[in-house]
Amino acid sequence: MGSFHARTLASLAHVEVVAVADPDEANARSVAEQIGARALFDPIELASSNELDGVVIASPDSTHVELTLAAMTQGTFVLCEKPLATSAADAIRVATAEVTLRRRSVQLGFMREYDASHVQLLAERPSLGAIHYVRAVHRNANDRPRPLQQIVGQSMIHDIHSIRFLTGQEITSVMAFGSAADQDSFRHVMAVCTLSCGIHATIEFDDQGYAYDVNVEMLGANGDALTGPPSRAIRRRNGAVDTFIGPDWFEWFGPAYRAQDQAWIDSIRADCAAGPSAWDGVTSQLVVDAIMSSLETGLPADVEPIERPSIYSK
Ligand code: ISE
Repeated sequence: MGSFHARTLASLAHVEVVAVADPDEANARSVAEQIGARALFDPIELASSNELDGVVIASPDSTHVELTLAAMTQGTFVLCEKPLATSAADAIRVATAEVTLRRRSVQLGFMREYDASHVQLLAERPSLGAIHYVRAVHRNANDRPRPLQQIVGQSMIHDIHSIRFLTGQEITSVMAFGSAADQDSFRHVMAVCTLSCGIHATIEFDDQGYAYDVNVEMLGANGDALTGPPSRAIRRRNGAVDTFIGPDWFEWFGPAYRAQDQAWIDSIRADCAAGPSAWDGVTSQLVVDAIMSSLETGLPADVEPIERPSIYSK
């Protein structure tokens, strides 16, 4: 993700990518060379610099909080890949730092907010009337099963955020079911979520699917609307019709990532953080924790209620 963001940013107007940092020195050098930037090998050194307008954090999840806090302390704008943290308590540290500094400086990488199909679905919502149900489907084409924490914390967290931003509601409780692939890994997870207005949403996630695939459907009193794949050529051959959907999110959401990075640059130029916030990181992480707890106990789990600080007022 780091090299993808570096290349994307280097191609945008008004951006000079001055440095990239990666403890993998060969990778740092290779990406830096491609875009004419300096190669550094210590990410915290880059994040702590007081000479940057912005820094993108696309390192392993467990390093997000320390790197984000280091950059914020210097007054640097941050685009942090999701998840903000690996626990709600750690995500709250970042939100608390923003509240203390009385300034939002973090945008979180929930890039589906910039996907044309999701934007259109959000615009359609009023015409659907009262929403009865939301269905989120998400499939990865991994060849190996992953641990549950990664499935829920890295993948389903996108669907959690989609349900929140598309409905404008919070998830208040969950009941989750998982199918194990082996002793340590899962293949399929299903979560039934109750929203603050009382309706239900489901997240159905498969980690070893036929391709990368993401869809959200909203059923309302007046109709139904769903996101589609980004526009793709339809192939007709050998007596069959198919639409190429691709093996991963770079194919599917490439334009959305680019739009997200552009919006982040625009927000830096306007000196005002925008887009998904650290608070979205906190609330989504609380839902991740509830799903994990429900999977562990086999019982429904309430999402811990938390008061929204005023700098994150809607
Ligand atoms: C991955 O980390 C992403 O961020 C993708 O957007 C997501 O769809 C995928 O499931 C994750 O593993």
